[in-house]
Amino acid sequence: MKDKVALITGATSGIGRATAYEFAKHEIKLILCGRRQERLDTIREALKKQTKVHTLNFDVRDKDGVLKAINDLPEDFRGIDILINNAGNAHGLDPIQNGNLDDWDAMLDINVKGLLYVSKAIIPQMTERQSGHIINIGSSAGKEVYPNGNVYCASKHAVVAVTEGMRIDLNPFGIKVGSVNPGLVETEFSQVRFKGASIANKAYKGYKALQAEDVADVIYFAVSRPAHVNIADVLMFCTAQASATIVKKEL
Ligand code: NDP
Ligand code: 8X3
Repeated sequence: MKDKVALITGATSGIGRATAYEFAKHEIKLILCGRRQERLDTIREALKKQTKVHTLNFDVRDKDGVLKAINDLPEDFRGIDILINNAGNAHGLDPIQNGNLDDWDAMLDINVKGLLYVSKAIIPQMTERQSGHIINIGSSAGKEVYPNGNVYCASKHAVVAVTEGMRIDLNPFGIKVGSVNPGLVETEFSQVRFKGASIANKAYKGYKALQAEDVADVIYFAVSRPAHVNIADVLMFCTAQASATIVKKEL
């Protein structure tokens, strides 16, 4: 894996950041993306002894910004071997009849269209080279709809569908495409979903949720398989979780 180049979106926090740390252990060169530049700088400082790190600051909703940032990469980072489409969040947890239009826009624009814009910027170089590996971070919410999950679940079902479509269309080019779909992971996710409200602090109480590092382990496992092996679709839960709505809690 040494000297392969990986681009990770949403690298400033949670699963994306843990993946950056995991990849750095294996000397994978990193392009780390996010909107919070100070966090990107901190992570680059922390990892620069292990591997080369380049940061890109863009909002995945900004189509032109995404294309420009990736087209303008320095020579050392131009050939991207691995794309981890991870940037995303849930915004709100309301029944459909009370849904907030801005939340709906955010989830569809970031989780679905943002993933497509980043992929569009990178896939042509992969088809040209006839190699590459794309991992889309979906969710158990892309497999199972739960009460009040409506539009977030729709966005993650779309990620699963886009992943399958990519795998089919990119098959002639020898490009690997897969998705990793976790259940509850203890990150900043709930703070974003509940806009910092105190209910966010309860999301991971009374049980041991997946940690970002657990998901990063699986992502690294997927990218480090031999050339003939593609991990197409992973659904992972913490032990306490059996489905979207069944979580064994000790309260
Ligand atoms: P975090 O909130 O910890 O991280 C989200 C990341 O996405 C941040 O780095 C953030 O960076 C980035 N991001 C959000 N919006 C944008 C945007 N508009 N443009 C660019 N970057 C953006 O959450 P997680 O690590 O948990 O989430 C990562 C992925 O995993 C998401 O796709 C999420 O849906 C998925 N997931 C999470 C689960 C969970 O329970 N936590 C379970 C299953 C899937 P910045 O704000 O700096 O731009
Ligand atoms: C995040 C997990 O259960 O909040 O995708 O949808 S859940």
